[in-house]
Amino acid sequence: MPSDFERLVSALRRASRVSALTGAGVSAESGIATFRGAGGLWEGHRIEEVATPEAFAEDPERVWRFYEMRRRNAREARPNAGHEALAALEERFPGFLLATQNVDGLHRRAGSRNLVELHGSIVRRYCVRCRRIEEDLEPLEVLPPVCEACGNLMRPDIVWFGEPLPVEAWADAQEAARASEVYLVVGTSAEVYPAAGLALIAADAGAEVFEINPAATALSPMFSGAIREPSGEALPRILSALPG
Ligand code: BJW
Ligand code: ZN
Repeated sequence: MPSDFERLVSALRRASRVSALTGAGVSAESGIATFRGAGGLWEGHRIEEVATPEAFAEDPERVWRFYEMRRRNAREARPNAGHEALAALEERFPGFLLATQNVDGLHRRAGSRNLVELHGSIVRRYCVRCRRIEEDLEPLEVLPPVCEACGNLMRPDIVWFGEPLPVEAWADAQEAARASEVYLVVGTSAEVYPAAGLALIAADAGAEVFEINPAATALSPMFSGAIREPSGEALPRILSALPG
């Protein structure tokens, strides 16, 4: 019996259309905390106090303090071998689309370009009134930051609970999932929708879906196989098993 690793590599050798969905686990080896489970961000913070539009309306400074901590973590982190292997897969498979739930900007820094950020980016913020965008990871001098143009509040460009995903990013991600022969689901608990639904869209459309995650998830039984290793180890190993 071939191992799941061998089955994944041979599926990738046959495939021309490959895409991936990533989550917080991909950045764990860069020192960025995941959300759920022991030591996760949601252990120390109540979701409804920091990651909902209602929380921001009630206390923007509290929400911004949380995001200043996250921005500092992202600033100090470096992409790891998993991010780099995903960027290399884009070179290898034309049309490879990386749909990430991560907001830390590490995929872009690792060189991924055919990338959609389903939950926004911690690198950007926008004015709630005139929608002017600012983009940086520098420490903010005043919390909450206000718009230089109109004086209204700036908010993080993050998709909070109860908010819709960016329309174009979501459309592109669905299209790539539907078109895939092999779909990789990497470092996500697959608990947050609609993003997790991409894995099901790919499976329904006939893709071989492989999960790369040290732990099983609620969607594991739906997949063709799983590599139960940290993505920073599994992805480079997969890449080096491909020809060329
Ligand atoms: C490793 C590893 C290693 C560890 N290598 N792997 C009830 C209440 C409120 C909302 C809802 C509700 N019921 C349904 C909803 C909808 C909600 C939802 O899905 N909730 C579920 C929890 C049930 N969804 C939404 O609200 C979404 N919007 C929406 O539905 O809009 C509808 C709408 C339409 C039209 C108009 C209006 C509305 C939006 C969801 C946005 C979520 N955003 C967040 C927070 C952003 C805040 C921030 O970042 O500051 O995004 S939630 C949080 O979870 C974050 C993540 O992107 C997301 C996914 O988490 P992820 O990446 O899977 O991380 P973890 O920690 O869960 O898992 C890590 C995994 O890595 C684990 O499996 C580890 O094993 C693994 N791992 N080390 C590889 N080295
Ligand atoms: Zn403004």
